[in-house]
Amino acid sequence: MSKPNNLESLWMPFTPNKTFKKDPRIIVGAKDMHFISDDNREILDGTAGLWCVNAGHGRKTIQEAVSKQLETLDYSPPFQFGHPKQFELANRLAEIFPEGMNHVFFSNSGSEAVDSALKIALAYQRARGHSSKTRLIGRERGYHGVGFGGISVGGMVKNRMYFGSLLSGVDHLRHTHNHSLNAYSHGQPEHGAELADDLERIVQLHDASTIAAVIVEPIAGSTGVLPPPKGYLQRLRDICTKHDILLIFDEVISAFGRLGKATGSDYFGITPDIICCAKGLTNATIPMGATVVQDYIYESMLENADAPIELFHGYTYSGHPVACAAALATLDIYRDEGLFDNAAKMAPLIEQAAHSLKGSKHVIDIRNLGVIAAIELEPRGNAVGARGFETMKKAWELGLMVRANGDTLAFSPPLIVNESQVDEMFTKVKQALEQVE
Ligand code: PXG
Repeated sequence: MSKPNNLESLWMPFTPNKTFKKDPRIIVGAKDMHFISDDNREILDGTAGLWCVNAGHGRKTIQEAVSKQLETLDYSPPFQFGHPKQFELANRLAEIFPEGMNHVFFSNSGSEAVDSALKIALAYQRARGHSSKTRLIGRERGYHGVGFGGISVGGMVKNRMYFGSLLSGVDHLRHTHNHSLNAYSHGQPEHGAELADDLERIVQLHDASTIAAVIVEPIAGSTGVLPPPKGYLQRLRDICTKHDILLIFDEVISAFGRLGKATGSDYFGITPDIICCAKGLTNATIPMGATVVQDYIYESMLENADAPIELFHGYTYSGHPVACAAALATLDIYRDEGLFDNAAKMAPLIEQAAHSLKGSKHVIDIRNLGVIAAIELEPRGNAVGARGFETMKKAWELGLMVRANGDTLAFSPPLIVNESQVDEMFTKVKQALEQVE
């Protein structure tokens, strides 16, 4: 396999460049559940890349669909012109998204799907005559990508602190993590539904007439996997409805089977007003994001627009034909192979295997839901994140890809994962933990 001879010019995202370049981890291939490293080792993919390769790597039918699309129509402008596949894909998404959510706006990433959702929320409130509703409410520890909108409503300190004053008029709910009451919960934790009442406090402070929307991840991922406490999402939904505030679910990781259903909304039985998705939409082969809205949002925008163009927003690559071809082939795989059902079937095995690490070296908490698990390690003194990072590196040497979010190790394998691969994931991580100080 070829090796790059100079790593210097590339500025790597969310990566300690100096450390990486001294001791790089280079991936040169991937098939099904495995990556192949440049020293020709098979690495079990415990993370579906970055929570995105839900159908596993190297899927032939997606390759063929992409290649055929490139031969037929490589690109067409999305403003004022259409191509058949973007309509077809929107219809297919409407079929599997919650009832009443039949309108889809395309973008190219989760970050853009989020920014589109926030802008749609603001424009909708204005269009229906509620133009004082301009505040956006996020949540502490939330991750909504890296656009200015997303980091403003997001709640991960490092992602915000370097970038100035961000959007104005944003407030945050408290996060839902409660280690002392909920450590080692299996699935959704028992305690914390009342944390949704924090929205009432924010309404008291700002008044509902100033609040456009609340955005949360139904299950927080990037911050270290925090399943919602039982009853929390329903309570949040009820408070939003009571005060006429839009509820946006950022489902960039939870959509497309991660919890055993097409969406987290479906899994939790809570319907938001807007859903953001990306990642698994194209099995990560071609970048694509989508913002799916309730019919009343779309209809109101069309009815009340004060200009022929109802929404002054869009990207050069909105609904790119090649991304649409990849997404349609991906949705076929999910359906034909019953991958969401396989995810539901694997969830209890993942729960059991993850929680078997209770008592292992460094472990202070274990969390899980669907095809997601997290093992939280005790930080080493003041070196927060060091132990997580070293365990991730050790796991890579042992042939396992695991994600370290600070000192939390996150697992989110492709939904094609089988029982022996689940065992292998947690056996290897246990070995890695034993070798890390
Ligand atoms: N919202 C959520 C909930 C996400 O998890 C984004 C938005 C942004 O998507 P894009 O496509 O713009 O990156 C994400 C992305 C991690 C990790 O380590 C998670 C993400 C990205 C990178 C790392 O958990 N999620």
